Amino acid sequence: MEHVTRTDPFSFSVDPSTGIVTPHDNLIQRRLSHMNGMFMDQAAREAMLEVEDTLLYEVYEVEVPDEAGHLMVCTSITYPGKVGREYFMTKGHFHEKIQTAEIYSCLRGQGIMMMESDRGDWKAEPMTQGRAVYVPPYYAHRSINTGQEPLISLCVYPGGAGHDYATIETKGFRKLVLEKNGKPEIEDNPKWKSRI
Ligand code: M6P
Ligand code: ZN
Repeated sequence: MEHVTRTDPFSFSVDPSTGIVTPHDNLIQRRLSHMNGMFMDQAAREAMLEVEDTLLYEVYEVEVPDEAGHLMVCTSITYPGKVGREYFMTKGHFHEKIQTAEIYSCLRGQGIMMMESDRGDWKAEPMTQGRAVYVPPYYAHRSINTGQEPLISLCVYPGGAGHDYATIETKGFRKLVLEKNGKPEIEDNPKWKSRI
C-alpha cells in the first residue's frame, strides 16, 4: 500500500456502497476478539468467538500530518449483526484532546451515534444516508449499526485530537442500544461507571 504523509493539495474517492477510500494509507479491522468486555452479553460473545472471530468494523484512513491545523479523514464501516441483543458497534472513544469535535457524514445504512460527555450527559442521534452528525467537544462517540446493511460514514476530526479508548474500556457508555421486539431500544448500561 502506498504510504505517504500528505502536505500538498490532493483529492480522493469514497465508494459509498463499500466505504473504500482510494487511495488510502491504513486499514484498521476490528473483530469480536478486540472488543473484550464491551458487549453486555459476555456469554453470547464467547459463544460467537468459538465459531468465528467476526469482523465488526473497518476504518480506511488517509494519512495527513496528525497535528493541529490538519483534518484527519477516514471512513468507518460497521457491519450488521448482533452480540446477544446488542448491535455491532465501534469501540467508541473520547478524543485525547477532549476539547476537539468530529463530523460523521453518513453515506449508507441505518444506525445510531451514541454520544456521552465527560459529565455524563448523553445523546443518541440517528445515522442514515444523507444525514450528518456533529459530535461536539467533550463527547465520547460510538457508531452502532441497527440496520441490515453496512453502516458507512465519512469522518473528519482535527489533527492531533488523538483517541482515548481507556476511559470507555473501563467505564463504558451510560446507554446501550439493544434489540427489543425486533426494534432498537436504548437501555441503561448496568455496568456503567460515572466519571465524576
Ligand atoms: C471513525 C473515526 C475514527 C475512529 C473510527 C472507529 O472512523 O472516529 O477516528 O477510529 O470511527 O471508531 P473507534 O476508534 O472508536 O474504534
Ligand atoms: Zn473521534
